[in-house]
Amino acid sequence: MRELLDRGTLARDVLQRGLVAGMEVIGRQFGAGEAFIPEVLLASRAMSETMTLLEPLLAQDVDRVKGRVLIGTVRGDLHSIGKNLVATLLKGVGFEVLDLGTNVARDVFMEKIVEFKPDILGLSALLTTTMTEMRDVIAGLEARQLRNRVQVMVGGAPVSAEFAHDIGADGYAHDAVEAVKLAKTLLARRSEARAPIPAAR
Ligand code: B1M
Repeated sequence: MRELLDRGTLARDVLQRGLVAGMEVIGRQFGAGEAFIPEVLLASRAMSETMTLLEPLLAQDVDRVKGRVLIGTVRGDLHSIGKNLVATLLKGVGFEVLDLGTNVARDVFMEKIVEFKPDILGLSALLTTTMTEMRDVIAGLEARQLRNRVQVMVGGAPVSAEFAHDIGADGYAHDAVEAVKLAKTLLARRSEARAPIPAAR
């Protein structure tokens, strides 16, 4: 990775075409029974380690925004890499990000919304068995009358735009780059909703 950066390859390309592409290979091998959890863990640790080098370079976006994002992987799910990438790129464009980590219970999301007052809540899930937890988090927001306080965006390999719509999320992003675009759009939408109504003449 250092060699690529020294040769002038863009950090974003190193991430997408090197690290993320590599994780896809190990994922396919794992799915086909050709690689096992120790290999997957090795790959994911290597990726997390290299991210510490890439983060400052990814954070050089000039078009900085002001907004807060609370993010976490839902309960029952320990996958962190994709969610971490989304958090890194959001920080890179100026968002203040509170990352609750993985296996986050819905009550913890609720408590932190009250404390941190985010503009956006980001939910990540990598398992078909945990993606349904996203629906329960949104239902929890409604039950506690917190739904209109945040825009909810969801993502993760098994999640789709259709699923996001069905569970009442405000948006879905396929990858971390799309997640940044979506977060900017949701923030703008929120600011418009909060803008004072012009006085009648
Ligand atoms: Co797991 N795992 N895993 N795993 N693992 C998958 C997801 C799986 C598809 C592998 C397979 O079978 N081919 C499969 C799920 C099958 C299914 O549900 N249908 C699976 C399984 C079965 C499991 C276990 C059940 C295995 C077992 O124990 N028998 C177990 C579950 C543990 C649990 O969570 N309770 C498990 C465990 C693990 C490890 C711990 C070994 C490790 C995670 C380590 C870690 O994250 N710290 C792991 C890994 C690494 C994977 C694969 C190989 C790679 C995931 C990854 O990091 N991808 C994965 C196979 C695959 O996806 N190809 C697999 C790279 C990352 C950059 O992409 O996470 O998709 P991704 O994130 C993307 C987008 O999805 C999106 O942007 C990201 C960046 O571009 N995105 C968002 C993600 N979150 C977003 C949020 C947003 C917006 C976009 O807004 C808020």
